[in-house]
Parts: sequence; structure tokens; C-alpha cells
Amino acid sequence: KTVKVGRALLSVFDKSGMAEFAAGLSAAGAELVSTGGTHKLIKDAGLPVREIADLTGFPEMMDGRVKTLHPKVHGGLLAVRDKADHAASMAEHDIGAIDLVAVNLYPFEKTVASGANYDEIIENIDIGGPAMVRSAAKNHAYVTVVVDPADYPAILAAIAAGGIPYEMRQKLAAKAYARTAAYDSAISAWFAREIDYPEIPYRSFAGTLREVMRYGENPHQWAAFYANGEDRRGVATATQVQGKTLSYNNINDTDAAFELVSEFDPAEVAAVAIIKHANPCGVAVADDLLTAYANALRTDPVSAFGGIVATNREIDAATATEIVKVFTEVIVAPSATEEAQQLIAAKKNLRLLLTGGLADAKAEGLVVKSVAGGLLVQSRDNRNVDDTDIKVVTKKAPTATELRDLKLAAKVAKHVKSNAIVYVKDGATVGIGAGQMSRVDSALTAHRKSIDAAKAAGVEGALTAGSVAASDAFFPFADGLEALVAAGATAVIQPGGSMRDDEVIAAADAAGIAMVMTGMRHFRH
Ligand code: 93A
Repeated sequence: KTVKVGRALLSVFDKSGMAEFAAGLSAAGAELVSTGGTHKLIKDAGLPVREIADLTGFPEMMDGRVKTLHPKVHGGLLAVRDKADHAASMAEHDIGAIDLVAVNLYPFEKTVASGANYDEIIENIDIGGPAMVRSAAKNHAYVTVVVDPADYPAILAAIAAGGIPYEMRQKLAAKAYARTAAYDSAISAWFAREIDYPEIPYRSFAGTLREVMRYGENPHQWAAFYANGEDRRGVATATQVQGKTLSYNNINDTDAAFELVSEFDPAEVAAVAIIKHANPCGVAVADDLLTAYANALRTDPVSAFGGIVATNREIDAATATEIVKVFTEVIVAPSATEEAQQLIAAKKNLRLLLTGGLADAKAEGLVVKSVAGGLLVQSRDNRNVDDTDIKVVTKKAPTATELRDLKLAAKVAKHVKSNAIVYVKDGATVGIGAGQMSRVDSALTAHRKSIDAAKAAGVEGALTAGSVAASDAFFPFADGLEALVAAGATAVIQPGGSMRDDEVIAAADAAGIAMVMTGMRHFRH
């Protein structure tokens, strides 16, 4: 499976390292064929080398636009050596095999960066180079493709050691396609800027265009929705049964809602999440969906207005009846009964998205975020604490009911923007503090809102009284913990790991509450 190089085709714009590489190939017995400038360099180095025109029987023409675009080149690169009909075609048309291609492309990106004019930039779109690179890379079973001079020494070393191994040719092929992909992306991006057509560059890396939206996060922003081919249930793969077209913000919020309910196994429990601006404003689990919805809604009925509702089980008529009473933008669920769909259909604008199942919460995947001049990429936060990770750190241990609620609070906190504080009581959130710059403020905001929610529910005091609370990250000082205690929390779950963990544990003991640490942080920004 190793390959010896009988013939090498060398055609490089960046000629660094080429004289040495050509000398090494030549010394190993390879016949060298080359294009204009590269040919001159190799010849001047005193090495035997053929001109490409000699191989093709055609002159380089049209200012070099057509020099290697010829069946004698591409046939020599693409032929499957041990296929009889390919071999017959080679013999019939006098096509000789080419075993190695070293190409680097016209400097399109540099030409753009230099401020060159339109015609100069167009002339620097390499056609023959990428064509050879792609042919050679496709036929890596036989052919070695080199697009980076930094790889020359390793290739010469492999040849000296008996031939270029298959694994090395595969890696070089992958690198080659990465180069031609980036090259074409650069061309497309330049074009789009030049002609003011911004949605085009995104097609090349973001996947398949689903739709161009009326606008983005705000009416003056352009926006589009792409499918990335990932086989994941959710807003990108769901069927929209009814309602208006989804907006940019709807899609973002619907995703947050569905990812949250996908954390809960429908065989164990019914779960409902109500989302506003990508943060939950109510989450509950129960034996049935109707109860879960009612309890989720109680957390913050004011914010639920205009929200997104997600469920982890099929929507039944009873739940649909309650959902449509509140102005809701989107409902997303694995499925909905006929009757439920009819009830929802009464609200013409309300979107109903059916996903056919839940998303795999444990699946790997990428999260991409743009920053000025770049992209940040990370793996999804696909983990939750195991029971074995949960360590009681206070004198008091949580009761079984508290522990169940603590685990729910921690799961919800994972889906709340940091700093996140989530109060839970009896399987439902009773206060959610999101996105504050201080953890104390998140604790206080959630408490204050729970006083309003208590009023709306006709309950004395705050809903957080007698609740448990989760924090997405450790408490840097005791004050955050003390705010939870003041809100009425009787047990707390948090990752721990602060320099002042001792002070925080002491404050919990002083207040007589239970606290557990998980060792797992869930920042979300
Ligand atoms: O103008 S091209 O797109 N047409 C071609 O047929 C062709 N073949 C090789 N450019 C072509 N090349 C490019 O020429 C190579 O990709 C390389 O960048 C350059 C090497 O030219 P020279 O050897 O004349 O310096």
C-alpha cells in the first residue's frame, strides 16, 4: 500500500522549498513534469524536468489560464491503476500515471488583501491548481498530493524509507480538500462583499440554507436559518404544523426550550418549559403534562406572556386548552394528539412544531459563537451530575424530597444564562434569576419575582419560602448563599471550588440548611 513516485507533477506559486523537494524526488528516480515558472526554477537548479506542454502536447495558453487542464494530466491523476478499463484508456490515449502532485495556488487571499483591482483579483482565481489538487486527493489510493511546502521533508523521508504510506496520503488528501474549500470560501466571501450580497458567504460553511428571514434579532439586521446536516431533533429538523413563519428570535428561543425539556425522560416524568429570551421563566415536572404546565406557568405568569412552550411528551387536549389561554408564540413538542392540534388550530398565528421525539441530551455536538474576526467553537454541555458526584458538605443532609428538587434545580440552572440561580419546590421552579453580573443579584431578582408570582397565585409571602436552590457556579463569597437563605431556601446545590468554600459552608451551617456540592459547573453565556 505504500507508493513509489514514478512521475511527479510540480506546479507551485509559492516556490519556497521547491528546489530541494524536486532534487529529492529526482534523486529517488522520479520523472519531474512542471509548469512555466516552476519548470524554470527546477531547470535552473540543474535537474532533469519536462515541460507540461511536452506531456499534454498542447501549449500553455491564454495567459496561463489553460496549462494543466488536460486529460493527460487529469487522466494520469484519476486513473484507477488496477482497473482493466482504466488501464486500457490510459494505453489507448497514451496517458501516463502521475503519482505525486505538488501544487500551491495563486495567492487569491493576498491579492484581495493588497487592495488589487477587480480584474487582478479575478486573474488570481486559480482553476487548474485546485482541479489537480482535487483529482489527486480523490485518487489518494494511488496518488500523493502536497499543498503545503512544510510537508516536503516528511514526504522525502517517507520515499527514502520505501514509499509513501496510505495513512500519510489520506492525511495529505484531507489537508488538500481543506485548502481548496478555504480557497473557494475566500473567493465567495470576496464576491459577496464586492457585490453587497451578504447571505452568500454563510452558505459555504454553515450548511444548507433553510430560509432567509425577514430580519434578525432586530429589524435592521439581516438573518438566515441554515441546517447543518446534524441528525438532531429540534427546531431545525421539526415539522411546523401551523402558524406564522418563525422569526430569528423564535428559533433561538424554541431551541433553548426544546433542549431543556429533552433533559427529562418522558417515560419517567412529564416536563414543561416556558422560555422567554432564551431563558426559562418556568419549568416543572409532574406525573402528567397538564400539572407540569400549570406549575411551570405559576413561576412567572407575567413573563410567560409571549413565551415559547416546550413539552417532553405528546401534547394532549387538556394541556392544549390551558396553553392557548395564554398568549404564546410557539409550542414545540415531540407530538400532539388530533384533538390538541384542533384546539391549537383555533389560534391561527400560534406556531406548532412537532419534532417526532426528543433530542439526545447526552449527544456530542458543537456550539459555535462568533467574535470579532473569528469563531469560538466548543463541544456541547452534554453532562449532568451523577448521584455519586453529589457530596453533602453541611452538618445537615438534604431530605429525599429536597434532593429530588435539588437535582431538578441543577438541571434547569444548566439552561439559564449565567449567573443562574434557580429555586425549586415540589418539582417546579418557583424563582429563576438569570443573566445578572452578580450571583447575589440573580438570587435577589428571583426572590423578588417570586413575591409577585405568589400574589398572582393568591399565596402569602414568596413562592421561594421552603424551596431548594441551585447555583450554576460556586459562590465566591458567603453573601450569595445568605441571599438564598433569606429567600427561604432550605437546601442548596452548587459545584463548589471557591477559595472561600469554607466560609460558604459555615454560613450554610449557621443558617441550619443543607448544602451539596457537585464539582460540575454549568456556565451559559
Ligand atoms: O490559470 S490556471 O488556473 N490554469 C491552469 O491550467 C493551471 N495549472 C496550474 N492556473 C494553473 N496552475 C497554477 O499555476 C498552479 O496552481 C500554481 O499556483 C501556478 C504555478 O505556475 P508556474 O509554475 O508557471 O509558476
